[in-house]
This record gives sequence, structure tokens and C-alpha cells, in this order.
Amino acid sequence: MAKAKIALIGGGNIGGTLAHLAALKEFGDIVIFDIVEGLPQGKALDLAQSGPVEGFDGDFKGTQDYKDIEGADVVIVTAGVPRKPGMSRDDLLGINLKVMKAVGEGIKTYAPNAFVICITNPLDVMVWALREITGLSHNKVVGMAGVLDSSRFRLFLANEFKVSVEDVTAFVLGGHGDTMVPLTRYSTVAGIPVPDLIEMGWTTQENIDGIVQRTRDGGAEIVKLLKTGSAFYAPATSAIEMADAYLKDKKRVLPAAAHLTGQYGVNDMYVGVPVVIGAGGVERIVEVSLTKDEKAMFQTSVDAVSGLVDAVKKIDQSIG
Ligand code: A3D
Repeated sequence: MAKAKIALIGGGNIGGTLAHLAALKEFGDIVIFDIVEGLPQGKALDLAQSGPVEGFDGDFKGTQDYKDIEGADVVIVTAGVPRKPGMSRDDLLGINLKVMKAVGEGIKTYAPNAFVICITNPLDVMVWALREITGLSHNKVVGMAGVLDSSRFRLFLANEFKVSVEDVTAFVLGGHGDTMVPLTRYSTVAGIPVPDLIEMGWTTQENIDGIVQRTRDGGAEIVKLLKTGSAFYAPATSAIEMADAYLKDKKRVLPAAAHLTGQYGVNDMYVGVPVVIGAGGVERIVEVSLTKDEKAMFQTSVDAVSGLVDAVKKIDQSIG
């Protein structure tokens, strides 16, 4: 059976970590594309040299030529610029849009059958633009943010309850930004919803409000500490979970920035919602009922994404 081919567009902090994780999981052959000469080649060679110790085989290639991504089964896009302290994700719009144009053309030409996972910020609008540029079907282009945001939420809840992160599930809706909507009602410890845990005296509403806010600010907290870039371990592992669901047709239910066609009252936009990921890409959108307050928070988040989509259409009239 032919091995799968994974193309990583962008070989920086997240791209390098993605390559390492994909190799350890033996996903298949790995191509790292980056515009900085030598960088992807160096990382690919270094990675190949860890194979004999770890026991993985495969082809690892660094490149500046899109032809090398030809026939990729999965493409994960991190190309672009990350945030510096004081910057919002939206400040990256203009510069990363130009990057998406180049990347999108490359994917359209050489990997039109791939499952494409976008990580570049500002996420919800970049994945929308990337889909427009590639012309791929909407179910094959998805954005990674929800797995990361809910992983942060799970960690903070596990710490609060002093239980294993494995027993905490969390639910995050909306755009990847300060307006994201962590939903406590659908977040649980071993199936017990957070509001019940408050009633049981495990925590207080005040502590949960603090955790929700910390989740919303999760990326900024790390940018402030690192000073020269943004989070990369957790973002990479989150995208790998999505790629794994696709490659193994696992039908995982994961939060992701997916293209909505009326669900949650949203049309032709990418916003974070629960989806089912399997061999068909995004196979289903899971639409849960929301309370009036949750709907209002979700709408604020959708409006923020919609404003960025309009800005993109203004910057580049060939998109959208
Ligand atoms: P970084 O380490 O700077 O890597 C980005 C790489 O992209 C660099 O090696 C660049 O040389 C390369 N690059 C720039 N332009 C191009 C191009 N036209 N074609 C190919 N490669 C190019 O950043 P990073 O890996 O830390 O972050 C990458 C992106 O992910 C940024 O936009 C971050 O804001 C974003 N990010 C998103 C999340 C989400 O949860 C959505 C989390 C963390 C970071």
C-alpha cells in the first residue's frame, strides 16, 4: 500500500513541531516547504537523522519548490507571520493574506485532492481565503483552532478540579480570537457538566469565569512570555489530531473552523463549531442548541470574523 504524503507549508516553530509529531506517528512521507532557503532542508535532514533512534522510516524532504508537494494527502499550512507582544491576531491580516495567495496557488496546482488544515492567523478568515484561492471543496479545507482552545480550557479545568486532563472534556465555539465562546454547559468531568460541579461545591462560578477568560487569552499569555513568537507545541499537536482523524477515517468529533451554510444562522463563513472528521474530510457539522446568552456571545464572535472577511474582500477584490 502506498504511504501517505504529508506536506507542511511553513517550516517554522509549528511546522517543525508538526514534522516531528507526524514522523513519530509514522503518518508517511513528509515534505516541508518554506521560503527561507536551507531552513526546511535542515529540519528535514535533522528529522530523518532521528529516525534510526525512534525507529521510523520515510522520506523527509525540505523544499522551496511547490512541485514537491505533488499528490499530498494532507497539507498543513502554517506559512506566514506569528504575533509579537502587543499585536492582535487581526494585525496579521494583510501580510498573511499575501502568503495565503501564494500557498493557495501551490496547493491548487499540486495537491488539489488533499485535506487542507490551515493554522495561519487570523485563523477563521485565513482559512476562508485559502479555500477561495484553492477552489477545493469546502469539506476538504478546515481551520485548526478549536482543538487548541478546548485543550487549554481542559487543562485549566483539570487543574481547578485536581483531576486528570484525560477526564475533562471541553467545548469551545466561535472564532479563534478574544470573542471565542467557551461553553461550560457542554464541558464536563467524566460526563458531569461544569454547572453541576459548581452545585456540588467543586468550584465557584467566579473561578470558572476566570478560567473562561484565561482560555480566551490563552494565546496572548504565551506570546507575552515568549516575546519573540507564539505558541507552537499545543497548536501542532492539535492539528496532528485532526490529520490523524482524516488519515485513519476515525470520525472524530472535534471543534474546528468549518464552512457553514446556514448552520448556527451563519452563511458562507468559516467559524469554530464541532464537526465530524473522517476520510471525507469534514463529514458533518454538529449543531447544538444554544441559550439566548450563548447565542449572543456566538453572534459577537461571528460578527468579528465577518468584519475580517469584508476587510479581505476590500484588500483583494479577486477573493470572495
Ligand atoms: P514561524 O515560526 O514564524 O513560522 C512561520 C514560517 O512561515 C516561517 O518559517 C516563514 O519563513 C514561513 N513563511 C513565510 N512566508 C511564507 C510563504 N509565502 N511560503 C511559505 N512559507 C512562508 O511561526 P509559527 O510556526 O509559530 O506560526 C505560524 C502561524 O500560525 C502564525 O500565523 C501564527 O499566528 C499561527 N498560529 C495559529 C494558532 C491557532 O490556534 C490558529 C496558534 C498559534 C499560531
